[in-house]
Order: sequence, then structure tokens, then C-alpha cells
Amino acid sequence: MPENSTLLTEYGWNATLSNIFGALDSPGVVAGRVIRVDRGQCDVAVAAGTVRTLSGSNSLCTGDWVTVANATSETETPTVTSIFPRSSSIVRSSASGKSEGHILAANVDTVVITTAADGDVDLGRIERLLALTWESGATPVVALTKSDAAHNIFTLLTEVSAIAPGATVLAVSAETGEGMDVLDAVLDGTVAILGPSGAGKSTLANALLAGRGRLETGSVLETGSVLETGRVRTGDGKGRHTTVTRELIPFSGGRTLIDTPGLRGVGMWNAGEGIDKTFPEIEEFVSSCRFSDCAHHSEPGCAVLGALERGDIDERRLRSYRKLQRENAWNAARGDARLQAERAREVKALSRRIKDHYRGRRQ
Ligand SMILES: Nc1nc2c(ncn2[C@@H]2O[C@H](COP(=O)(O)OP(=O)(O)O)[C@@H](O)[C@H]2O)c(=O)[nH]1
Ligand SMILES: [Mg+2]
Ligand SMILES: [Zn+2]
Repeated sequence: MPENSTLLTEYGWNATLSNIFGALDSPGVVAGRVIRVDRGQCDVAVAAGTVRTLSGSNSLCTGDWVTVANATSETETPTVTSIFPRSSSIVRSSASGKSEGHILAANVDTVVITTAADGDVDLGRIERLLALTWESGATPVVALTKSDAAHNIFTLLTEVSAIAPGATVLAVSAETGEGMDVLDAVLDGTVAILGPSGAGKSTLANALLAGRGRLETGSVLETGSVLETGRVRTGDGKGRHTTVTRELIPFSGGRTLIDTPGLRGVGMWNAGEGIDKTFPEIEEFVSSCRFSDCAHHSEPGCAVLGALERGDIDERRLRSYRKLQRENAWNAARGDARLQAERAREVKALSRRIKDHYRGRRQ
């Protein structure tokens, strides 16, 4: 019974999931969590261990809770037969330029948005990732990494806190351990680490996985880290694209962690609410604009521009807001019809697979 599985509990199995599984009422399948997706195959943690399955659907992603048929069969290939409803999903516009949303991870509770504090901090990128996170349903935590190498970490903390209303902003150093105990304390459930390549994501993940607020210098890397960091492979201090998979790994307190490869371009996808939540001081005025489709650019009766003139809104913030809004509208316009058609196809393929499976059992 998955309810009693220690392994599934490590991956976050709980009473709610157990209820969903019960309601699915599909005999012969077991519950599991997708821990890695790799070219049409995926690794799923089930009560008995980790099995490699056929994915059964293109829309499966790391973090999904699923049902698996033939999980422990000696002769049949384990197959994912259904996906549990997602409590959250991190979606960005597709990197391939196709008109579709691409799901980075599902059922994520906390997103750690990382930015290296030792270089120039890109506020626009933090806002972008905040919008993506708020939209996903997860809670953002902004981590200014490599605080040991920062010039003025306090100024930076103030600056970033000002553009991240509602989010916790922390300075951390995986090197010295500074702030790691606080970070560890605010992380809840399934944690995904986002940010550009070289931000120190994998190093941070390794420190968290090592299960300590303080990282004794060098020890994680010396004892063999779970995730490869820039230091291990490149040695050039830049840590380029060394994380190639997104794998879900359990860590202390029944939580799980997903390290991600550096994201070059994270486009907005259906992120209207997330953008509003990222810019509450702008959103506050939008409903007072004369035109309901006001772009807050030069329209008469624009309440946002009025607020800008009075100094109630920061100009850089407004530019950033408009940019994300435009991009979001553009992606929505070109992708809607096609996305719907693709979803319909996937659902059909999955139900066919389930039917085939049970037909096979009856024979
Ligand atoms: N000074 C300092 N360097 C760090 C820290 N964390 C990571 N780095 C370095 O930053 C580089 C990139 O780290 P990595 O974890 O691979 O980044 P990722 O691409 O975001 O996964 C490596 O050379 C790390 O040694 C830190 O807390 N302090
Ligand atoms: Mg990495
Ligand atoms: Zn307006």
C-alpha cells in the first residue's frame, strides 16, 4: 500500500494524495512520483523503489504524481496510466520557439529564485521569475547567493526587497554557511531552484541536501556531491550548463528538491495574474484607467501614468511590468488555439493507453 510506503513519504506522499489515489479507483496500478523525465522515458519513485517507465504522455514532468501499471512486473514495461491533478506547475513559454507553454516542474511548493550577489544584479530577471512563480501557485523565496563575495550585501538586500513585495529575500553563502539556516527554515514541501547558469544553484542544492544549515567548507564536494556543480566540471569558475537533468531528490524534513539547469530566456506564458502579483503597486491603479485595454503608455485617462507622474510608481518598475505584459499577451495570442489542440491530442493518447492496458489484462 502506498499509504504505508516510507519511500513515497520521502517524496511527499500525504493524506490528500492518498484520497486522490483512492478516488481514481484503478485496480492494478500503484501511485508514484516522477523524479526525472528524459526523452520519452521517465523515472518514477513507487513504494517498491524507482522504476523506469514509458512516459505515456508528453505532458508528464518532474514532480508529477502518477499511477503506474506493471510497476513491479518482470515481463511488462512499467507504464504511467494517469496524472494526478497538479497543485501547481511552473510554466514558461517554450524555448523551442513553438507556440506552447513548457512545464518545468509540477507540484512545487517553494521556488528559490537565485541571483549571484557578487556581480551585477538583474532586477528585471528577478521580476520575471517572481511572475512565473506567483503564477505557478508556488511561494517564491529570493536568494542572493555567494554573499561572501558581495561588495555590499546590505544595499543589495534593500534594493531587491523593494522589487519583491510579498516574497522573502535572503542573502546566502553556500561557501561560509551564512544565511543557510534561515533559507532551510523557509523552504517547504517540494522546492525548485531557478536562476541563471552560474548563480550557484547546484552548490546551494548540495548544501541543502547535505542537511545542514551550515556547510563545512569543501566537505560536500569532497564526499561526492549529488548534483554536479560548476566547480566540479569546468574549473573556470563560471559553472556553465553543468546541470542537464531536473531530478527530484528527497531531503530533510520530508521535503524534495529540484535543481534546474540555467534558464536562458524564461518567457511569460499565461502569467497575467503572476505579473499582477509581482507589481501590486502598479496593479492597484490599473482598474482606474479610462480604457479597459489600456497599455499604460500614452493613453488619455491612464491612472498608471498619473501615478508615475506623482512619483507613486517607479519608472523602471513600470517598464518592466509593461514588457512582461506585452510578452504575455503576444504568447497568448499566437498559442491559444494550437495549445488547446495539443492538449486534446494528449488526453486522447493517454486514455487510449489506459484502455489498451485494461484490455490486455482481461485477455
Ligand atoms: N564565493 C562563492 N562561490 C560560490 C558559492 N556558491 C557557488 N559558488 C561558485 O559559483 C560557481 C557556479 O556554481 P554552480 O552551483 O555550478 O551554479 P549553477 O550553474 O547555478 O548550478 C562555481 O564555481 C561555484 O564554486 C558561494 O556561496 N560563494
Ligand atoms: Mg547547476
Ligand atoms: Zn493605463
